[in-house]
Amino acid sequence: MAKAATKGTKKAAAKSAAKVAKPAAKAAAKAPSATKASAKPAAKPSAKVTAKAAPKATAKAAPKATARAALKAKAKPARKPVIKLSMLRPSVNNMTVRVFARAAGLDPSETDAWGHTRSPEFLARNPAHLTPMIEDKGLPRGVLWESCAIMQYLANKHGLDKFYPKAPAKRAMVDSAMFYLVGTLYPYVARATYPALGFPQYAGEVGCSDAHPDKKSEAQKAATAAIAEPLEVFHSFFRDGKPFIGGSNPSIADIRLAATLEFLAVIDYALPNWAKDYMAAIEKKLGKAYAEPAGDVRGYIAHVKSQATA
Ligand SMILES: N[C@@H](CCC(=O)N[C@@H](CS)C(=O)NCC(=O)O)C(=O)O
Repeated sequence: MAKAATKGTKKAAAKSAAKVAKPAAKAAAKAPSATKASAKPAAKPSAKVTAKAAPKATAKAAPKATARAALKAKAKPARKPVIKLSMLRPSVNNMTVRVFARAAGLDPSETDAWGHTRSPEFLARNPAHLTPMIEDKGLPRGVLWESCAIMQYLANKHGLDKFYPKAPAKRAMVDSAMFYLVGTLYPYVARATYPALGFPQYAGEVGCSDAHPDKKSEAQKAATAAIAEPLEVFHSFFRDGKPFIGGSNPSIADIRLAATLEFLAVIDYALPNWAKDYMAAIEKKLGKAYAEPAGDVRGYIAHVKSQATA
């Protein structure tokens, strides 16, 4: 969805996005993580102080309650800094970062950018008008877009080696899988699914031209047929018998791949069994961190499909 929507699709999509957004907004209102956490500073330093000071205090005055309170304070995990994320709910590029941020415990504070990506304020910060976009003071220009670059940056910054291995050879495989996805698989997925999703297609492509609908449908079919080959490469080469590209745990490349495959439901693409099992395994491993953002994409797809059959 790199281009702005045409008036018609934009209106329809905005409507459905608003529909999709509702349940998620409700869930977000229930979940204390994003909004509440963003108001508070990171708790790391004070947690350390409490952890050190607690045993002494309990040894003397020692009532059980104090000891319990001290233990509780000790057990509390240090909260990682909040990240500010501008995002679009129906998008799998955005889903990627939303899943990663949750799985990494980064407490994303999310702003829905639907309808705002071309506003003068947004363009002044991000002339590419693309989401996902994070804001971070440490960045030379204050913002960063491109889903894979965002995950790489955050993983580097917070030492999240579990998702993005430090060892150069292992890291290179994760990078290769992500570049292969963005450069080869994703364009096929976009050409195959965007017409059904109601997203604008890329300039210069048949789908974006005045060509006869038959020609457009032919192009869409060709793109759909082309998906199988790179998909198999992820299985046979990158996974190579392992549960995930990252080994026994999903890496950022796995999050990027699983999120991308979500779009294929809109055309009822017959995923091979390994891919179905793989997506289920990622969702099982990451739990709510995956299911919540995936719910927005799935909700949008369900809406689009219901419109098509109505
Ligand atoms: N390769 C980019 C693609 C980003 C992208 O295409 N973003 C779309 C949503 S899927 C967007 O924000 N479009 C809004 C616009 O162009 O105005 C990534 O992985 O982040």
